[in-house]
Amino acid sequence: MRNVLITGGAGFIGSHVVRLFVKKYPNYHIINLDALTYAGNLYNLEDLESASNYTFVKGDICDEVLVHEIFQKYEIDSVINLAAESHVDRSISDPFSFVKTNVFGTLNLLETAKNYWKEDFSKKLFYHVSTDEVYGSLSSEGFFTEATSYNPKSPYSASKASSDHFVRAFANTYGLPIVISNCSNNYGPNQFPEKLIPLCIHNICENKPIPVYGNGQNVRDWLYVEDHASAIDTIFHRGKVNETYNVGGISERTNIEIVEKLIEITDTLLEREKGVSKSLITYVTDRAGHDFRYAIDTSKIERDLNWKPSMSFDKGIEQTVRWYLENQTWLEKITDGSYKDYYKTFASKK
Ligand code: NAD
Ligand code: TDX
Repeated sequence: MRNVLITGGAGFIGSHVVRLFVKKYPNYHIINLDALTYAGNLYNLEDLESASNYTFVKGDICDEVLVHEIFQKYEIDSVINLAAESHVDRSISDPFSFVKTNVFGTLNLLETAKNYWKEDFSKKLFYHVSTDEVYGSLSSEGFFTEATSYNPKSPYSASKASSDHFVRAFANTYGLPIVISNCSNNYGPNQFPEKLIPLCIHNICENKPIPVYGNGQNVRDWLYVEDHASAIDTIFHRGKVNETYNVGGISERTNIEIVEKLIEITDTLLEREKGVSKSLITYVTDRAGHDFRYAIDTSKIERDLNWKPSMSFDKGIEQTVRWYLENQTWLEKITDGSYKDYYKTFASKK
């Protein structure tokens, strides 16, 4: 029996992690703390509404009183911290909100966990979910390893790097048992359509321009979201305390390759003339400070925990396009904000 606090569980990756834990571990009580910002919505977890080992709490990880109450009420013994502001473009226009949630919010969780657990740190764990972007940008050669120096280059990655440093500082200073994973770009169902892949699928369907930043040659390493959830499960249960694990998809693609692949799959599934949507590709002004390439060396997690991605990129991307085409109402509800009304109905049912 464990009482696991998962933060950000109504978001893209968090919802897949919550579902995996609720279904796979019926003896665990999963408490999902999420502020339901624009990026989080409970439609992602509709199927879990009646699960007896699952509790949703609407609230902010920065709220000291609330987080303390949750630790006491549910006797929390582990945290998986996924709550964050996660979109690089938003961090460029509003860096303060990133510092608030990603840095202050993480610090609040750390401080509460430390104070609540300080008499006995055994069988406790603070698991912080981070990103490969903390390592900065690669040229066309080389990979990020766990030993790569931090060199964040966007306000988003600077805030995630800062939160990682606080997590390690709490391990070093107070002996808090921690683990951190740094993951590459995720894709799959339930991703908010501000990110490259769902945005492209949406725009292809709607015959709208597909904005490609700069020359489209930037490279990302793509991981199917359920593979990330399985890596989190593995690290949570078998990762060594105080260690860091890099998680990646071993699937590097340039952005323009991604866009062309999405056009090919979507046009086929919509029974359009082959390649007709290529005319939607629109090169636009580059993202400020745009990192050129991210690529992960996954040898540590493969060697020490016997984990590697199970989904091939070609299969995962086709499955993802199919999901968006079959879930148009999900997209409409989250883009028109009606998920906020759904929360009110959900809250009154509980
Ligand atoms: P997301 O933006 O889809 O979801 C974030 C969730 O956190 C939302 O449900 C939101 O409501 C919630 N949230 C935001 N601020 C909050 C606050 N102050 N208090 C409580 N809840 C709050 O993000 P995601 O893509 O699912 O990413 C989840 C985590 O994984 C983040 O920490 C991110 O840095 C990390 N990560 C993401 C990727 C990726 O490709 N998406 C890759 C590596 C790491
Ligand atoms: O419209 C677009 N056009 C475009 O060319 C968008 C939204 C993006 N891009 C480019 C920028 C990036 O090179 O596509 C690439 C992917 O962009 P995003 O989907 O915004 O992801 P990225 O900036 O790489 O960051 C993501 O991966 C790491 C997540 O948003 C982070 O939360 C995660 O930590």
